[in-house]
Amino acid sequence: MTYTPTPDDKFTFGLWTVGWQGRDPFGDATRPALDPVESVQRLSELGAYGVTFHDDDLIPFGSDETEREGHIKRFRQALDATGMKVPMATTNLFTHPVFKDGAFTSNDRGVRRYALRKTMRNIDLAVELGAETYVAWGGREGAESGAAKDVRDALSRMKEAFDFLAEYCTEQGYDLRFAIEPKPNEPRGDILLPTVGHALAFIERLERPELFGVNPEVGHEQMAGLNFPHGIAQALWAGKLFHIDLNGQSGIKYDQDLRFGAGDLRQAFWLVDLLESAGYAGPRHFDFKPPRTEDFDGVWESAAGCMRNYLILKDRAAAFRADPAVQQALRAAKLDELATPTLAAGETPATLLADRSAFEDYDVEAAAKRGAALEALDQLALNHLLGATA
Ligand code: 3MF
Ligand code: MG
Ligand code: MG
Repeated sequence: MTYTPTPDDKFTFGLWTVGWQGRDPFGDATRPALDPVESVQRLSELGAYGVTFHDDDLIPFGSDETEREGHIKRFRQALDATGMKVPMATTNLFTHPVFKDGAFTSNDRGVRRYALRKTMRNIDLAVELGAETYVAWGGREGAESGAAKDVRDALSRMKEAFDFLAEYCTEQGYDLRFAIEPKPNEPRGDILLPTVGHALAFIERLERPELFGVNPEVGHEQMAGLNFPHGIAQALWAGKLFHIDLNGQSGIKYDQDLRFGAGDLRQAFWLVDLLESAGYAGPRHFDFKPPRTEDFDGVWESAAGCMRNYLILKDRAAAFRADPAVQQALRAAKLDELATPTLAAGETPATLLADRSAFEDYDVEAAAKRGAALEALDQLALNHLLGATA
């Protein structure tokens, strides 16, 4: 196994990931700006399938129309020359100070209307460049203090924004679906739609829920102490995994955005196992930050590492599933039984009540004594993950 990525693996990177200059709340940039054209070229050489962007990653905020066209033209030429795709785009509604109290949910109505216009403009560009998914991360949609935001009104404004954008796409005949990206906090003290579960519930209140799914990020759910593969499984179960942000995170702390596979390796293993066995067909999108300790060699090293780690984990997960000892352990742990409906076809409350074996004659004590055989199964997984199956 060489674990060399090819475009068929559908690995994509945000321009803002490799392009991150290392500016953080305590320190200045440690790297110069990276030309998006160079990012496209280098990522293509490394075997990526495509790139994604915020409007401001590609066209610096405040550019005039001629400058804007120039940036788009150069980017398009780089895409054409490399064959790189743009499956997703998004709007920066968080960097400029105008968005300090939010965009779609700013208390200031003028800011909300401006945010809609900024988004519509970039949706047009996203569609022009062939994107199928439009991600929405509401980084500034939140608050630091209690009276600052009436959350019920804010959710109404958020719904209004998404309903409006869906209507705009329909009117324009765009074949674009939206993916909402949850995050519990940072940069706001608390952000609205903090987890996958909150986002899934919100989507069902929209006018066109079929156009909306989620874009969960590994580190974001783990910042809330949640099990990421479980959140992804629920999104898949709901038919809502429209996109995914892969990276690494170690526990409940600031958004670390480590390269994929760094951070919680066990969750990364189960995540890849799930995506691959569920037949997830979307891009494997990396949203990470090469640490500010690195120069550009380190940047490309970490980008290559994201893809390599995914492929290693994919290989390990496939070997785990194919191992006869694992298949036997899965049966011993009754995973096949979980896949069997609890009630027989056509069973009613009356037939269950009439089934004495289900209650009156059921040997509760014997069932309580039976081990679940889950430790043996998990050790087999660890053996595969660590490459120690001998
Ligand atoms: C922040 C993020 C964002 C989103 C991006 C795309 C800057 O923690 O994850 O990256 O992924 O805005 O929606
Ligand atoms: Mg993030
Ligand atoms: Mg993200």
